[in-house]
Amino acid sequence: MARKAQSSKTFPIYVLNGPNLNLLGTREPEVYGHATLADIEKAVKARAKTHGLTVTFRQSNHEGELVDWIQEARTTGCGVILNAGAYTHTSVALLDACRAVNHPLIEVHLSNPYKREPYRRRSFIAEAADALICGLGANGYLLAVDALVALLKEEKE
Ligand code: CA2
Repeated sequence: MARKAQSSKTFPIYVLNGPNLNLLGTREPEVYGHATLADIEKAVKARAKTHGLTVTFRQSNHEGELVDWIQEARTTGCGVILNAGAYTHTSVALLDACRAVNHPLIEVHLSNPYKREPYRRRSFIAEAADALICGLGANGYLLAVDALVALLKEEKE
C-alpha cells in the first residue's frame, strides 16, 4: 500500500502495549527487566522530545481496544511502536489492523521471544511491521523511537 506521509511535527507516535504489560516491574524481572511501564513511558516521551516529536502512550489488556487504537493511529498518528504482548502470537485481528496502517510500524518486545517457548516464535505482527526490535529490554523502545524517526525521514525524501 502506498504510504501517505503524515507530519510527525503535528501527529504523535503511538506507542501501544498489550496484555499484562501493566505488570512490568512487579514480577519476572529476569525476563522483562526492572522498569515499570510508567518508567518506559517517561523515557520514550523524553527520547521522542529530543527529535521534536510527541507520543501517545497506551496499554490495554483487551484485543479490541488495541485494534481501535491501531485504527486511530492511522488517522491521528505519524507512526506506531507496538508491543502486542501475548497477542503477538495469536491475533489475526491485530495483524489486519496493522496492515491497514500506512505509516511506519515497529514491533517491539522486551524479551527475545525466539529464544523462549516455541509458541512465542510466531509473530502475526511481524507480517505487517517494517522492523522488529527484541531482546533489549526497555532500551528497545528507545531504539524503536530512533528507528521510527529514521523511517519517517526516508519517507519525506
Ligand atoms: O517480551 C515482550 O515484550 C513480550 O511481548 C511480553 C509478553 C509476552 O507474552 C511476549 O511473548 C513477549 C508478556 C508481557 C507480560 O509481562 C509481564 C510482566 C511482569 C509480570 C507478568 C507479566
